Amino acid sequence: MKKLFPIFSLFIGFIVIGIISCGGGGGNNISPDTSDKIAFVSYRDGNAEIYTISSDGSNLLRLTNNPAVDRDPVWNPDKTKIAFTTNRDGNFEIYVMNADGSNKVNLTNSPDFDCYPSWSPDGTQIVFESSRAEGWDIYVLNVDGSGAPYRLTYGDGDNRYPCWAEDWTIAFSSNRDGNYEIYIMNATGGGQTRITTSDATELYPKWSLDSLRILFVSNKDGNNEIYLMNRDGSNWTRLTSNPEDDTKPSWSPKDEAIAFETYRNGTNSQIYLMSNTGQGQINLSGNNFEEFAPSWSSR
Ligand SMILES: [Ca+2]
Ligand SMILES: [Ca+2]
Ligand SMILES: [Ca+2]
Ligand SMILES: [Ca+2]
Repeated sequence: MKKLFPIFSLFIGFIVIGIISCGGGGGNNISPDTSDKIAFVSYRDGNAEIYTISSDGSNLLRLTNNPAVDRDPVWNPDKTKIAFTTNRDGNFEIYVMNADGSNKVNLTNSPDFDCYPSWSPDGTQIVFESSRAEGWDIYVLNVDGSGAPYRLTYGDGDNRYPCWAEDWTIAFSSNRDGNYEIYIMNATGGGQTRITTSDATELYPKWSLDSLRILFVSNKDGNNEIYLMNRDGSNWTRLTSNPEDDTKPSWSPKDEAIAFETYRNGTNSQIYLMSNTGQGQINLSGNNFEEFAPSWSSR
């Protein structure tokens, strides 16, 4: 980490300049907002645990301490809680904890796999994928634990990797039409619409703050790369170009930058940051441990 810090500082400078130039007025605060944290998974302590770190590389905090797999961390809208997936109770469940790692609560308690949470815009609900019926489908639960999860997808194929937009639209991946494509639907499962048409595999949609664009991953150019498109599936822009897999993107709070998982350094995945146009790709992890699934505190 230390040897990469100067490069990282340049990158942060770039982000901060972007914030200042877009902000208008003010302009006195030229230091990064260190309340801006990235949650991620690392094997640095022997098994998959969840950590948070400031985007300038400081303030590393370990949030889980358990021999089981802890993964899929996602910040809630007001940055006070993190939802995650863990198999500490025997199979994967959706948990929520406070941002300091305290008060971990199991919200699913089902005998099947429950994974990949994404918060509703108001922070009261979580959309997730579950294998509790036939194959994978998408469900919504109430964070206060009330009621049973509500199922949003039915029918052929697997429906996975949901992401909730600020305008309440949910994007997800499905292979119902033969291979994985990106789809969108409303928050009650209505209006399910396919927005990509490709022979390749499209996964991990992530909405922009204005709900007009979607980051996603496709292997259409031979291996996994990160792309950006409009919400109607038009205008694909490729942001990575690397022979190894680049995957699981996450927007920074104001959409100026993107954190992602990449295998470009060898067998272990690392977390990289880049601008929203794919510039300045740098290693946030800076070690040889497997690190993946970044979630930048957003909104
Ligand atoms: Ca663990
Ligand atoms: Ca379960
Ligand atoms: Ca496809
Ligand atoms: Ca690649």
